[in-house]
Amino acid sequence: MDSRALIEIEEKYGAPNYHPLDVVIERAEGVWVWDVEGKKYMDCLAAYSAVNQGHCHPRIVRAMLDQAPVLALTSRAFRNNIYPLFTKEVCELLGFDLILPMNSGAEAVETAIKTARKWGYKVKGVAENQAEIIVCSGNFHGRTTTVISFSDDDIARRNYGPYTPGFKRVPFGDAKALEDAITEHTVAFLVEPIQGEAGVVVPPEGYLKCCAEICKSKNVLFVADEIQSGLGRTGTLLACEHEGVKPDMITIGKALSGGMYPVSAVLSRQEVLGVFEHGSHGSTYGGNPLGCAVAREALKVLVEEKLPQRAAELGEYFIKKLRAIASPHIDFVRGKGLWIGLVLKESAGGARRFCNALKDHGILAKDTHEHIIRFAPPLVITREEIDWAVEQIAAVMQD
Ligand code: IF1
Repeated sequence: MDSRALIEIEEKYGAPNYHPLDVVIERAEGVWVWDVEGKKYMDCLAAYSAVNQGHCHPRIVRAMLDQAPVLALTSRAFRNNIYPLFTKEVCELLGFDLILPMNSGAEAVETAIKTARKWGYKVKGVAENQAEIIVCSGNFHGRTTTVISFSDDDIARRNYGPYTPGFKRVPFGDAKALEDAITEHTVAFLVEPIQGEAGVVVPPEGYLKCCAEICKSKNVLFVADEIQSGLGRTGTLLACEHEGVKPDMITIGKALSGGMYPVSAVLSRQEVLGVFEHGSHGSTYGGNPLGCAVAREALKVLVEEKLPQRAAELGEYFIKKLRAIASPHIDFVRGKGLWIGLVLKESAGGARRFCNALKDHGILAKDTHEHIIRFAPPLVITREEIDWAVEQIAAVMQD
């Protein structure tokens, strides 16, 4: 069947919760994808940074194929021989005492929220049911009803009430606002080190460090949601490293499994993640041996192929070349590592039509918040591929 026929079927039977570009992908490898007509595109979204290692990385596919026919799922009612190795390797790589595995990013964020509240009651001594968590304007932490309760994006939260209480929002980038918002009920500050959905918004230099110090002084957990910013995307293993910040707790997902199988996790120290009583939290697939085998190999690929270092070096190169494009439509370019936001002028008439034009030039990119085009290719991209991409982007932006 051709793209048109497949799109018609999807439009007929699939719920309308997305409005995807009209490209029907049937094969992917590295930074490249092919549609059902055989047309080739460079993937500049990388499934929102879940495919940092490149599509269908042979080592990660191999890990999945080797584990799947042997043991896929035990549930956590029993133990298995893969999960312990996953826990040790991820904790040692990222420098935390404990890990709690989940499946989707939103589940990891929900788990972090439950952890912070339980720590607040059992360790900090906050009055029962009074725990407050501070978040930032422009946040995106997932799509569950509690998480969208503290979103300020109307599309993400409209018609989903009643909303979960216990959250306060402060402007992203304003450490003083955080300090002023903390009360004796505050158990955590949940923040994306760089805001993804808001359009790759990098906070002012020193913001994260200042917030971490404020949290420490007030016995509030600094929780970094590194689900998108983490695992190499911004040029370091975790984005908090850019400011030398060691969060009290992190959430990770997406590239944790290299786009092969949903794996997410929360990591923290003993005093925090140790608050769970047996049976007080869980998930059928959380920590399953198949996902753990995939994640272990995905992390090995990340480290052995030096993907964070590549993102730092090639991201700087990509941003420099994008900034050199003379276009009446471009306002400015921002980003960190291979996570770039091309911000258009209002006069450009919105980013969506440029994404459609980019598609015709063989580039798949996603618009966000009306006027921003995100470029976040897999971290295995080469300098030559960036040169080719910039040529296509320039041709579209100068039109
Ligand atoms: C969609 C956005 C990105 C995330 C951070 C948690 C999650 C995400 C920082 C939840 C997920 C995805 C979800 C996907 C689109 C995409 C997205 F546009 F929605 F906001 F990347 F920016 N924390 N982000 O970025 O992880 O449950 O999806 O595994 O929902 O449309 P998830």
